[in-house]
Amino acid sequence: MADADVRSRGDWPAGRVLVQAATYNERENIGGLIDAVLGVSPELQFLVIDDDSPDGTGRLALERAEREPRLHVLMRKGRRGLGSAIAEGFAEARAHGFAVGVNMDADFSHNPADIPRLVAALDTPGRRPVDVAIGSRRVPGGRTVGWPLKRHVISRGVSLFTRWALWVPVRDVSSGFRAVRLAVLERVPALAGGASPGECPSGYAFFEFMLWAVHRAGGRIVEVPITFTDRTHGASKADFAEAKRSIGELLRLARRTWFGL
Ligand SMILES: Nc1nc2c(ncn2[C@@H]2O[C@H](COP(=O)(O)OP(=O)(O)OP(=O)(O)O)[C@@H](O)[C@H]2O)c(=O)[nH]1
Ligand SMILES: [Mg+2]
Repeated sequence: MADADVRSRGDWPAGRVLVQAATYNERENIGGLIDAVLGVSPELQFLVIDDDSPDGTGRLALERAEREPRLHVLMRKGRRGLGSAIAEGFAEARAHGFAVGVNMDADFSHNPADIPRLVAALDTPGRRPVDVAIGSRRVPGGRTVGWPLKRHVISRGVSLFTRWALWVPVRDVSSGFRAVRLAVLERVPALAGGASPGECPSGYAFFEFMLWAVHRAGGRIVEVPITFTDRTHGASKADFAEAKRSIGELLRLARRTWFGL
């Protein structure tokens, strides 16, 4: 079958925390990212979900995975979108028995050194366990480095919309850096592969949708301050068409929030 998805070896070591990054044309970043994530702790495993990047990112990761038992690769044939890659990564983590999934971008905007802090935020002694810990630029101590004004305005607009029109009590709703207690996905069928067609956005609006769905299912969400640094290598994948699609998804969610439709 020429078009089947390609996976690295199937014998995963047992583990608790699986870090994952979706990749599309991240050739300049992927090698360093694998080193950095696996270097954070010998306890961590790393899953790369690549959409058959034309620049060979997925092939590079597959080669590394042959020599590194803590690295796993799912190379999907055809570009299926960032949100769909993240959802598939979490499903993979659950299928392999991990309790916690950590999602991050592959372009070093998210610092792998912050992973332990995000994971630790899921368990605060004496308090109700947290389901999602977001690496946030918009809580005290968090910040964004290197963004032009336009990016700040768009990102802030999306956060305000999600907070006030979708009733999600989170300041940095589009942050892709998040630790997730995977059991929460069982309470949210739309995120656990049980979505009706079109319900769970396959693109960037997945981030807002996930928080919206977890919050409505009674999940607890906290924000942990991080420094987000604009990418230095490779190009952004978020184009105008994707932005338009995401706005449509958010408006659809607003309709569901307010009118149940
Ligand atoms: N598998 C997969 N990964 C994707 C897809 N689109 C984007 N990505 C990855 O998702 C992550 C976020 O994408 P970015 O291009 O960094 O988006 P962004 O952070 O909004 O844009 P920049 O700030 O310019 O980097 C990166 O690791 C991308 O390689 C996709 O369609 N499929
Ligand atoms: Mg980026």
